[in-house]
Amino acid sequence: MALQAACSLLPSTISIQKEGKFNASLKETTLTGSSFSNHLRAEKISTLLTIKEQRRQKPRFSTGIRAQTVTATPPASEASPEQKKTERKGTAVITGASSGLGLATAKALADTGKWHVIMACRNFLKAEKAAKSVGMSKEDYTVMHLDLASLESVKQFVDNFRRTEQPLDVLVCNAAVYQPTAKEPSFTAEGFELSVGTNHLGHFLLSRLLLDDLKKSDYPSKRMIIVGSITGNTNTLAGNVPPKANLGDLRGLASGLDGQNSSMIDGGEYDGAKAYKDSKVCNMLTMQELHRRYHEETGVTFASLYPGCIATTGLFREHIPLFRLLFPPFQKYITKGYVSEEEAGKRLAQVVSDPSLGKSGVYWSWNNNSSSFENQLSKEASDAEKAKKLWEVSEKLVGLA
Ligand code: LMG
Ligand code: NDP
Ligand code: PMR
Repeated sequence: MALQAACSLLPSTISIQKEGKFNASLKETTLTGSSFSNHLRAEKISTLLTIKEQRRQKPRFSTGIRAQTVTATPPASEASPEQKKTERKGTAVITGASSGLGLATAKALADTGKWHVIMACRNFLKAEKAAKSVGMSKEDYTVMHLDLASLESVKQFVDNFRRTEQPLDVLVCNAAVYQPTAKEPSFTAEGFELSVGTNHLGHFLLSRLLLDDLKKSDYPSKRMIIVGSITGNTNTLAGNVPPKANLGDLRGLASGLDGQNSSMIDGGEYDGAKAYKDSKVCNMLTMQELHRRYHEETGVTFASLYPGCIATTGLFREHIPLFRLLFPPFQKYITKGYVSEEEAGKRLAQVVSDPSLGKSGVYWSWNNNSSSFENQLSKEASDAEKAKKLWEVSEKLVGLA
């Protein structure tokens, strides 16, 4: 198995060049998934964009600052609605905030004192305990029940959230399951293969329903974030470790992903690791399709990211014990792609609230100095036609079309 994995590195050089997205030879390619020159280029572009973005947002933010410094002198009636907007706490819904990246992000946001976090979790007690264990104070979070493996639960969550009459300023689609050792597929309440059903379809319905709530928010920067990953991107070394993500022509998804015809999106044999990687491709395609369809109309920023390899999270709970033992040192000392949960949480919190990460349609990554840059997605993960088809098929499956 070891040899098989090591050998899998060879074809990756060909794939990287064949895809042509990344103009980098493997020699040039860093282990974190981007070439050095690409990093520099990306950083330069990102800096330029950041400056542009800040310029675009300047009136808003300078008004915000003025609100803090000047309101003491003039009469209160002179404070514009824009000024008031920046004064209230933001409300962010984070799915799967009971462990790993979601919990670390909730904590990072709560620590700023500027956010109230709705922890949307399938296990209420676990989420409560998790929030306490990282020292979040009660007024900074609310735990609400959400099981993404049930579309009924997704609808129920949306209803419950609306009943609280809180605004929705940011939605973070973070929860995921990974079943690398499963021999047979398992299924969601509505009968979809569990990884794609949870990671993609559950979030697809949630994000579509909550888009209306985001639209209504008067928060200065409204965002919807869907967590992606390097392992779904075949323009990287990590994305070339078999089994590789591949959605094919979506025939399996179109036929319902119910195990009758197939439980894989491409119609192939069940493979739990591939199903997870496929679901991440769906997440990244959905973010871009949302951007294309709704960014201009709504002003919502849509983004995805690869937060780094957080090798210690619960994501690997179903992997073999040897993997769980070796994976963290492997990522720390060999690939150098490792990040702590805390660091990864800070990265996702930046995508939630940092003014310099306000650009829509972007897949963010970080280099080894923890500076963010706009990364390139693989050919498949940036295929606009596939994104459209995925959207249409998913709409049917979740009952929106
Ligand atoms: C597979 O199992 C399943 O078989 C498959 O069905 C599917 O589910 C898949 O993607 C999911 O998982 C994976 C299982 C076996 O993985 C493991 O058990 C271990 C994985 C990674 C661990 C690598 C061990 C390397 C040793 C690390 C030791 C710690 C170092 C700390 C000390 C540092 C001191 C400075 O399958 C494998 O993947 C086995 C992997 C074994 C790989 C052996 C080669 C590893 C060396 C890495 C070479 C590549 C390095 C990168 C490029 C070179 C850069 C120098
Ligand atoms: P964890 O397993 O620690 O966290 C996953 C969260 O999702 C948990 O809170 C889990 O709940 C929740 N969850 C799972 N199924 C459901 C469901 N049906 N309904 C509601 N919530 C559910 O993993 P990570 O923190 O690592 O993963 C978070 C995100 O980061 C995922 O999107 C993953 O793909 C992504 N990612 C992770 C990387 C890594 O290296 N770890 C790298 C790149 C991306 P519970 O606590 O109840 O199990
Ligand atoms: Mg991978 C070269 C850099 C690199 C990075 C950044 C990751 C991230 N991985 C890298 C390389 C390798 N990995 C190599 C060379 C191998 C063969 C030894 C390897 C193996 C490997 C396995 C078996 N890696 C894995 C697995 C998993 O089961 C994880 C996975 O695919 O989950 C879907 C995984 C991961 N490697 C990563 C990251 C971030 C993951 C897991 C998380 C994710 O994508 O969400």
